[in-house]
Amino acid sequence: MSQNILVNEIGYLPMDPKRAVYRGEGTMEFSVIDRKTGEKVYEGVTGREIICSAAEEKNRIISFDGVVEEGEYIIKAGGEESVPFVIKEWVYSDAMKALLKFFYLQRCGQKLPEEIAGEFAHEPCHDTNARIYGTDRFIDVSGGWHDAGDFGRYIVPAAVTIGHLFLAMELDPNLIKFDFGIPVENPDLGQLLSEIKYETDWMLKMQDTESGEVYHKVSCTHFCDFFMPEEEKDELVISPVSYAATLDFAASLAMAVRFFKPVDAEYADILADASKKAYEAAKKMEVKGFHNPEGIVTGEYGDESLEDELYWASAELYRTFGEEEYRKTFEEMAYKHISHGYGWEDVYSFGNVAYILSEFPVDETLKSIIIAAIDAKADSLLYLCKSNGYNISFNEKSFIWGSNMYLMQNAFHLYTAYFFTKKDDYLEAAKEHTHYILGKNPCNVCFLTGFGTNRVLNPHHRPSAAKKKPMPGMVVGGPDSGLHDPTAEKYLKGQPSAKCYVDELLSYSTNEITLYWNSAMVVMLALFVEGYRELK
Ligand code: G3I
Ligand code: 9MR
Ligand code: ZN
Repeated sequence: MSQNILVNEIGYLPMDPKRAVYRGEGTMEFSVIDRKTGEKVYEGVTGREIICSAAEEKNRIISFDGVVEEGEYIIKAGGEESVPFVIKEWVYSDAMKALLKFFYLQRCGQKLPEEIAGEFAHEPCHDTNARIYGTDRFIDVSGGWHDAGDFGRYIVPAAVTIGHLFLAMELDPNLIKFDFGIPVENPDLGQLLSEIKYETDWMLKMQDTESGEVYHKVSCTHFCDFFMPEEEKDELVISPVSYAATLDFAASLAMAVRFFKPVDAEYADILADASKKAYEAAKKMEVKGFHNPEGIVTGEYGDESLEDELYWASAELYRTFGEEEYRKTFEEMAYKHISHGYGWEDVYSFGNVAYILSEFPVDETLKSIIIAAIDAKADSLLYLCKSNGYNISFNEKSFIWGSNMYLMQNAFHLYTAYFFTKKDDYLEAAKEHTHYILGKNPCNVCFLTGFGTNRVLNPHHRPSAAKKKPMPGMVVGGPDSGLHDPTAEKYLKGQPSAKCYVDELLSYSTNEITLYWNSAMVVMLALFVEGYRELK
């Protein structure tokens, strides 16, 4: 199989632009072959040379938009053959199912039966009461999803994860009805909202009922070995409350209210109270980043710039509840500074979108200013895409821990700009980022486990390691040129930044998985529905 023809290893939609990358010297002819009949269905010539400094390679684009018939194909060029890929309507359906089922498989505190979870079935885990750090008080904070390859449960990334899932549902309302093979207690909710409720139920338990402040996380004091979750028996400790957790909680639950209201009004009221209470509590809290308290060494999700959390919460609470106070706080901040971000540490974009789409009255001038800022951001990303052989908005400095997530965030920025400006180039560019994740990348890997030909086999994920089989439907972090773990250091020293990825269990800085990388990919696939069809 070719190392030099890089394609989306799942495939393409019939009417979408279709691009692959050829890396190497010289212009050449290429052909697209129907795998069933062996017939050549398309031929062309590779595009102009583009130097990719991040990967230290020369690229040429292979464009084959003309292939619109459903089928399985390969591309031939320079005496090499690509991996097979499919062209068909809603070609990403199985990927979407696996991405969403993953959340069910990350469930904590509950037995996962074999009929649904297959080999990732497990007994109830982490279901003992947890100690509130520094006290002798123990409370029930069971439930929710394990954050990543570890079994911690952290509010900040949880809020962003459900935020992404709500964005995806907003883009594609049919997702509410999507069947990805999990049981539901209340059929009115459908599978996706039921799954989200599993997380929001847990989040509610993480709020201190008296003060309204929200605990930052619950985990053991240390990361455990590579076994199934029920085998982690150390004491659970609830780390102190944090400003970021309290506001992210307020923001994401305000979003949740809008989605639950039509199907479970009683639950929506509970979420609304919790959200408002958290927002009130945050006003009295010290504006300070979270740091692991002594003795706790699990994920920190520390963030020193905390204006965006207030920005997001104010916009989201305004959109949901319409109270003037939220609007005023948001507008004052937005008039000073407009920024962007859909990640765990930068959440400005959620705020921008909530404000613009609010059905309550907004300042029309500010709204135009925000849209102009989104347009400008997308324009700068588009510029990067055009000078990159993979058509992604990255340069050699972009490959940091979780680079796949930052790449997907850029796609969201492009998409958001498309949504408000209807400039087709933005939508097209956003979609190229999905092709990158699914195989059209310098690493020649499909970064979604269980899919593609060049698969991720050793993700940093404890249940996968325990079962000696990668759980399907997980997006790994991707190249990180910081070489933040000893395994990355060992295998990747001297590699160009775009290739600093290694499919090794111990490389947590390049090959771990997380909730918010999966939820981001859910949004990426939802983008393909734009102007298209219903999910099948
Ligand atoms: O923000 C800076 C940026 O300004 C700078 O240019 C760049 C250069 O390296 O670094 C950026 O910071 C990085 C940051 O991620 C960006 O998000 C840090 O170096 C990097 O250490 C940090 O990594 C985070 C990692 O935890 C370590 O704290 C990841 O984002 C975050 O996803 C990851 O989360 C872990 C949890 O703690 C535990 N559970 C697993 C999860 C995934 O690995
Ligand atoms: O498994 C842990 C992973 O979830 C974290 O993202 C990562 C960084 O905090 O740490 C991993 O745990 C490693 C620990 O940091 C160092 N000792 C080896 C652990 C497993 O690789
Ligand atoms: Zn658990």
